[in-house]
Amino acid sequence: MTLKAIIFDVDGTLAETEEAHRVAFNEEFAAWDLPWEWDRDLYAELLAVTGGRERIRHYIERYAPPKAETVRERIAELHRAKSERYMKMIAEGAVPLRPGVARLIDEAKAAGLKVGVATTTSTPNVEVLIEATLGRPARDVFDALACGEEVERKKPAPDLYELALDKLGVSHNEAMAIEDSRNGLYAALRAGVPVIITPSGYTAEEDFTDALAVVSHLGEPDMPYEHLSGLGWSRTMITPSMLARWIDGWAGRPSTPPPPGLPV
Ligand code: XBP
Ligand code: MG
Repeated sequence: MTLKAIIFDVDGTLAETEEAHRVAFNEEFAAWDLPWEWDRDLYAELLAVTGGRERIRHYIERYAPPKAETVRERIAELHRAKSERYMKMIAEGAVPLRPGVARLIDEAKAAGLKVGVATTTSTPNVEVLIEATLGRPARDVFDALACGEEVERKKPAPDLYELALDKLGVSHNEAMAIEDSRNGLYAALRAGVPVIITPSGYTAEEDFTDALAVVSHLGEPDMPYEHLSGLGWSRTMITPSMLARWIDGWAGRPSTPPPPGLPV
């Protein structure tokens, strides 16, 4: 099988954005006079629910925090305001791209591959991040964006990867996914796409047994990645030619059944 596309997750993979999301949630709660504070430990737990709106709803249902009743019908409004706050932080350059991300995107395009995005966050958040970090519109950098607002079921459901494959015009065994989380890993695997994991601050302890490779980051010539498991040992950077070789070994492999207990 020939590698034709690389599909990137956004939050945690292109950049360590989750702290900016967490701060934006907390600042917006304060602006709404809600005595809610998502500390790092609580946020790590809440990240199991993908999507900001879904995460707020889950927090209300799970913890019944004070003043929840005043918000229950206004979650979309609260989340919109949080997103404005988040975009302002990102536009000001609060979060850089992770090592190797810009390099791999450039090398992939030079090698004639397509590059896409599959993310549970919404399109404007991706646009602001790419403009702030690469100085170009996301639609010039990526051949396709598949974002949270376009699907009914977010990760770990396969919908975002299926949408990305569809928009890119490639089949599942012609693409490779780069992810940072277990939810992202199974979203891609359920769509039949093999996955390279670069764990992020919030996902470092997750189980990535079913990934093709787990590396600390994508690597730069002067900043080799640390190999954590799977393929890619004794190398320094993830490159398009490595991914092209790996996809040959992947083709024909039976799809990985998701572990029990993972929501669809
Ligand atoms: C990350 C997410 C997002 C962000 C918050 O997913 O789950 O919900 O935490 O973003 P991915 P929103 O790594 O797939 O991008 O508030 O915009 O949902
Ligand atoms: Mg992620």
